[in-house]
Amino acid sequence: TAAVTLSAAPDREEAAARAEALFVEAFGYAPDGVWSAPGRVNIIGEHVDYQDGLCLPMAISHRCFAAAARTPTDRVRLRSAQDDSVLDLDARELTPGAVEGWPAYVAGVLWALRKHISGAATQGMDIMIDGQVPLGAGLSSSAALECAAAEAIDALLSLGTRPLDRVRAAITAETGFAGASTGGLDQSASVLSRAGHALFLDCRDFSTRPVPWDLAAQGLALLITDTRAEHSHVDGEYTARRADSERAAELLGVPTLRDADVEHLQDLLDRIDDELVRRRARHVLTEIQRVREFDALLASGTVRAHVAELGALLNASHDSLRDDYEVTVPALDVAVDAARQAGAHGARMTGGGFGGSTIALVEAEQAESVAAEIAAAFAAHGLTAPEFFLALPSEGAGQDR
Ligand code: GAF
Repeated sequence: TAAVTLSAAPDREEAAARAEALFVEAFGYAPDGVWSAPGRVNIIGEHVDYQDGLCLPMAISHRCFAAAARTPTDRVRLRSAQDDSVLDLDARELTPGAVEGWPAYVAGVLWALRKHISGAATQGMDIMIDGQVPLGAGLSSSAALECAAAEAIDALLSLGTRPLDRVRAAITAETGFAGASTGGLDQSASVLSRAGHALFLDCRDFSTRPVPWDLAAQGLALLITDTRAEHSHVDGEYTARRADSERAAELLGVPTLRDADVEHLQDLLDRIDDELVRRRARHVLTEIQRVREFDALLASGTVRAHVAELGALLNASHDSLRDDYEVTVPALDVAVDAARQAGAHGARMTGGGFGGSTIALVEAEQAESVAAEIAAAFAAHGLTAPEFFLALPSEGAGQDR
């Protein structure tokens, strides 16, 4: 098998300096500061956030940077290093649906902050975005953009919001302004993660707890494979799964599937006549259970001490997403199967599915050989060559300069 590259994220300090330089180039003066927010992988707890479930994401080292300055105007001017379009809008007139593409995520945060905080965001500002989270890879480049914008705007306007307010503003931006009905996992991970830790997240109230996840010290690694598979009908399918899970909760007579009593899982499932809805419910109910088990294992010892059981839970999560929730595509299954065959302790898709990335828990010294096996499997299946990254648990959103 051919050698592969495990790409590293750009150095954070250098990237922040670059964002500042890009701002100066675009606007002709120095910004007030630079803020950034990371992308994420979800270790386990997939497609449960919108059912008040439990998740265990971590921030990755790829970040989105926002260099920004307050201006004595009422215009919001947006630029991006990734895109030539220039957006210049009236800070007082933000309406959902009026802004399209990536600027909607920034404008949406302004809009959401203004909804929640009177007087916020009618002020003018200039913002330069440099998004270093791979786009379309299922690593939450849009949440990173929203959360970097929220940090910048909070600081520029001295809003004094709490981290959870910024999480909520980013969620509102996405669901209420940009029009994607996602569940909050990504924004929570981007704002609230701590370096060296995974984030135990209870989506019922967005309460969190850092969980030690220092794989490198234990000779382990989390290999990310960006399958680069085309996302097809992503939004429609995502919304359909959400609707299926809501239907399941309705049939069980509970507000959300989190409220169902899983002690008698089979009895519960037997009460759902519709075979499809029953499988959807089984995924959500068992996935929440797997997060509890995963978390309990980490509470009782290191990753190394429980590596086989943790790996088995990752595998079970993927299989449930593939068979019961049906959100995988061939490229995700090929990456997961190849990783398992190459000796990974466990592997699964991460994020919303229908394309995007997988993660594999591997011995650090085998990360490259597992990646090479995945690349070979992709070639054998005639799939576009994947990209590989190592997921280092990173710090959530904050100020850089
Ligand atoms: C996407 C969504 F944005 C999240 O809210 C979550 O539902 C995830 O898919 C699946 O766990 O990333």
